[in-house]
Amino acid sequence: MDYKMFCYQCQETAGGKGCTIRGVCGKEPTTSGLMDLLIYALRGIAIVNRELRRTGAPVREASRLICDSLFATITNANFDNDALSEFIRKAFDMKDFVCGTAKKREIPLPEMPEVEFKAKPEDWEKYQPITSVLAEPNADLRGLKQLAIFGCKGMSAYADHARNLGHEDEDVYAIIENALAEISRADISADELVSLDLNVGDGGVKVMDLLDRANTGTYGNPEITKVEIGVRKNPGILITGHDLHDLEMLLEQTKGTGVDVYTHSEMLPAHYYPFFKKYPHFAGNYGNAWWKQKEEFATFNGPILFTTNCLVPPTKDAVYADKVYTTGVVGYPGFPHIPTKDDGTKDFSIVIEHAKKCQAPTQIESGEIIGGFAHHQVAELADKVVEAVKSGAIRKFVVMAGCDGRFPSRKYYTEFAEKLPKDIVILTAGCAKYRYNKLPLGDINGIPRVLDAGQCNDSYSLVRIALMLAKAFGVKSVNDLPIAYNIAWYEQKAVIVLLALLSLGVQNIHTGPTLPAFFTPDILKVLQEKFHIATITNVDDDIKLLIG
Ligand code: SF4
Ligand code: SF3
Repeated sequence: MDYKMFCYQCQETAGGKGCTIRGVCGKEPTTSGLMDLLIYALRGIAIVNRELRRTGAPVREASRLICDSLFATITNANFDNDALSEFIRKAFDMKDFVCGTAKKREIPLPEMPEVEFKAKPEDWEKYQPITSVLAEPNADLRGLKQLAIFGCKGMSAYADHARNLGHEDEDVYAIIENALAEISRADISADELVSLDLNVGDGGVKVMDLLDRANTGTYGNPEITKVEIGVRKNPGILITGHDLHDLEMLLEQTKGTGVDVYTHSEMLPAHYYPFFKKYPHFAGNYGNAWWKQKEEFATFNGPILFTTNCLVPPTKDAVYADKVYTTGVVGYPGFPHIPTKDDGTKDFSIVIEHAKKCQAPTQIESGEIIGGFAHHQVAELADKVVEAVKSGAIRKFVVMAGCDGRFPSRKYYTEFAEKLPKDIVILTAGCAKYRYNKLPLGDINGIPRVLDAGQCNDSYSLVRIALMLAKAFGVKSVNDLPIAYNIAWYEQKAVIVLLALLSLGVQNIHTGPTLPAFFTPDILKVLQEKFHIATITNVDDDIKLLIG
């Protein structure tokens, strides 16, 4: 390969084309190569497990390993080569196991030379010609294949959260494995790949529904909640990422210890669930989106627990570098990792003891932010919302869900929210909200102009809200509603949200701040023809275009 590495899975990819020397995110070539090898091994497992599934008995542990491993390769989740090597070893052992199972059951396997060798993590460079993203020489086929993989990564993340709460769906596993197996077919065509990508989108709808049921079944329906953004006097632990089960365990273990728990970035919506309100030491939200962690972790003063992405590698002078802990699929060299015990629990005592020795957080903001507008809560407000639309008090909704990121061009989203006419309501989910959730945008007849449904995975709530409005207004399709889509993306969970929306037939989605590098001109042409996808231009023109 001409490059040291090749990765173009996120919005911040180098030059809008691909990271080839070192990731803009901090990912080293070795880490990238290990991830390629891991995904290659997972494709082998998927090919075999798909055959086992056809005869009615897939290996459940294989499906779980595929999900965990894909999740570990998501942007800003795992930078630890030892941890990735362990994933690879497990994957090749699992490949042997499923092949052995197929042999015992006399199930014929398709030709697949790629699962015939036993790769070792340290040999990743040797395998690069066949494991690299660039192993597919045709840019269009490559982009469509990678779109399926990136969608599966997002799906795996959500499947992992649901599983942590005891919820699994064989259909989700089947869609992921089918996608990984299909992209390995030498004769797959571009048309077949487009259908495959939409099938991954179907899986996105299923997995977000699964996770919604897991979250609300365990923690209750999110409700309108004001969340404190100031600080208290006790030392605290800052929990970030998306995993609510980890938060539950941390809150239980910190009870009565004199240590408060604060959320950061995508953990903010935990405050909206009734279950977590019973913990008096669940103190509030500290800071903003993931990319501000360098400044905000420094002033937090206490330990930080990463349950999922987005982890930003600390700079050498980072004063908080000795206070970061990881768990789940997250990893970073030198950061202690809290393992999952056999019974599924975790022991956070090392983090709690660390917190006790720290100062209380330094206040960086004060006041409250409001959220909790997931589908159940909005359904309770439906009459009010429908009335406001019918009376003309609300002219339109704009879905501004998705991710935040470092690019200065993302100021666009702040400006877009500020300049929106006062009769427009923003529907949001994901960390994209931090670009405008603290602006004084006011309300319409008591309905806030920013309705935050929750984390990126709660984008499903926005779909449910759209379907509810379609019913209330008696329109056939969500495309006939007064809803515009201006979605910000960064990593692969946003990719699965986008594919899910496309699989539901949602049209006219604008995405930015830049289009994915894996959308070649030909792929974009297909998406424009089928779905009228577009990117952002400038605030004034886009408001004219989207709002009218
Ligand atoms: Fe580059 Fe994004 Fe890949 Fe990191 S995740 S290496 S920034 S494309
Ligand atoms: Fe954010 Fe990483 Fe995507 Fe969950 S935390 S939305 S970027």
